[in-house]
Amino acid sequence: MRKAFALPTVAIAAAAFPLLAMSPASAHEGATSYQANLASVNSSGVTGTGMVTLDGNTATVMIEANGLLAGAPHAQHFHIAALGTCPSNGLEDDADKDGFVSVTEAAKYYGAIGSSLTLTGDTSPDSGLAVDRFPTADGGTISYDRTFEVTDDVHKAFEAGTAVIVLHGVDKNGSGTYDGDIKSDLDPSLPMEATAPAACGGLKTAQMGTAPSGGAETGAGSTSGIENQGALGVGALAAVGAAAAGAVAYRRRSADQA
Ligand SMILES: [Cu+2]
Repeated sequence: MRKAFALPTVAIAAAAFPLLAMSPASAHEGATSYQANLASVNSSGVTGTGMVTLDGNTATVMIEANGLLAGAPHAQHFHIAALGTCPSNGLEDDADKDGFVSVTEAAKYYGAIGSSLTLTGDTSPDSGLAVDRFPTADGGTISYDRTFEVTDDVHKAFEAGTAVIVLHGVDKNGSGTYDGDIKSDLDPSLPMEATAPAACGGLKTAQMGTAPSGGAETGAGSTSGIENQGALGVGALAAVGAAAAGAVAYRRRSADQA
């Protein structure tokens, strides 16, 4: 009689929480998921979320961000091997008082480029300013989704808690494009606006079954409810990211043909 009751119970649980089976933690034994809350730098007003699943050195990266300079490309990277933190949103870290927190001034927090989060092709630091292969913020929004191989030093930075997502490009003077007299500290042929950090977030291990920071107070009362919320978030982000990546690829093909 006990077994007769047990089977329906399992069936009901599976029906109630179907998304649990799709969470990254259970999709690949040994894969680890990381999450970053992206906060503004240089008073950009940019906010967003980054999710990274590392399975060995295979990284699946999803970024959703809003408030970026619309219609402009935005370089984006994993920065590694410093403090794993970000500069503040104000000008406290503007050491040379040029009105920007530059990449050079921010590096003490988030380190050097470990991976370039391009749409196609090379993802090494060599592609750090490959502007034609970074996402363009349609309507000020970026939805990025790509799977690629990271190097051992990037993998180690994730494990050490020193991997950071940084999005670059901020229209500080509000002109609607990257311009101004201040030149980039990375490439003097570019305006500082094109390369200054716009958003930044340290990547922390996403605890499956535990709500992300701030979620515990507002989450459901039961453990199973919180787990289900987490899985839902990942699934929704993945779906949105895939659709947006397709749209970007289509626009790029259209632009090439024009
Ligand atoms: Cu960067």
